[in-house]
Amino acid sequence: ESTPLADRGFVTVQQHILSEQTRFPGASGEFSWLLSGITLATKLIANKVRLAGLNDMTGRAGAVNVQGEQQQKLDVYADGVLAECLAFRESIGMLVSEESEHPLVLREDASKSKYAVVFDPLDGSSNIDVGVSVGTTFSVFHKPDDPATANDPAKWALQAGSKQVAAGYVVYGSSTILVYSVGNGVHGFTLDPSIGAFLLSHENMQMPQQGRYYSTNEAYRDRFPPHYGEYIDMLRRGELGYKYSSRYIGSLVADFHRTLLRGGVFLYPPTTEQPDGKLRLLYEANTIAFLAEQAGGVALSGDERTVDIVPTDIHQRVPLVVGSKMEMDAYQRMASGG
Ligand code: P6P
Repeated sequence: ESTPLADRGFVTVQQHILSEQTRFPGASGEFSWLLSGITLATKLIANKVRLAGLNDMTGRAGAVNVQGEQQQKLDVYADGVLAECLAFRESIGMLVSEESEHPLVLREDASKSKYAVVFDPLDGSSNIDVGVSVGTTFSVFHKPDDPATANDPAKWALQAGSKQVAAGYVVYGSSTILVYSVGNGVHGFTLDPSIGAFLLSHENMQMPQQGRYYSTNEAYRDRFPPHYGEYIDMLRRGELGYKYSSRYIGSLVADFHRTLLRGGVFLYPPTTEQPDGKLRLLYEANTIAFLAEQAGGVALSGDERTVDIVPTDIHQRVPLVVGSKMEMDAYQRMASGG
């Protein structure tokens, strides 16, 4: 009779994923094998991030990526490690990476593959050289049902965020924390480097009903559509019960992780320079939105629910407002002119 997991004093993410496996009838372990590719890759990335100043992994890789952003050496490393760990999984037919212009179709014959994985290997990587938290985001989709698209793996990732079968991130912050959901709540695991395992540390994370922080880059405030500034001023004036403080790390995963734990609201609005906002729908806004909703929060892009948007391009950008119930109800009232 094996000892129940909880009585062992720890639950690894692998054990947790297997216990969640029951939600995927017929997945026969393929799904947990897929997610183990992500946990392995993020442990390797964590090692490099933690020693970036010593292993010549800081600074620019000398290239510009499809986003027009200077690739950092760690971006290139993280992208390669994730692609490598995931490409071995037969069950995955294609990948989308923030670092690659085109979808990565993994095999000629994808008829036996079931999943598509999209990821941002190292979000916020410009922060690495200054020792600020960065993150990896990922979302998993099942191959689309309709035969035409099912036979064209390059298109498998163009699905609304509501179709995600899993989403998660790893935040390389004061500790290394993996947060994921397979649609059955949100669970957090802290990496114990001494045994190289992600151990359950935040079971069934629920966003508080209300927080004390709003989070946005106020340098752009004059370039937002007016209602965003009016909303922020409302929070600062204390109209939701108390005057808000501001926290902005400039790394989406870190800013969201705080919002998930403490409540509050994160906003990356459209600006005059970027009328669709800066964040990418597939592997930033959707990943975060799925987790936010699973934890009782709300995520909007313009006047739509983020996860309702059907992508037309794998790198398309959307505005994002995500946070806890109270702040988001107030935001929706103001955005709709209520
Ligand atoms: P800004 C990092 O480059 C990133 O993509 C997100 O992680 C972060 O939320 C955002 O951009 C920060 O953008 O314009 O405030 O520097």
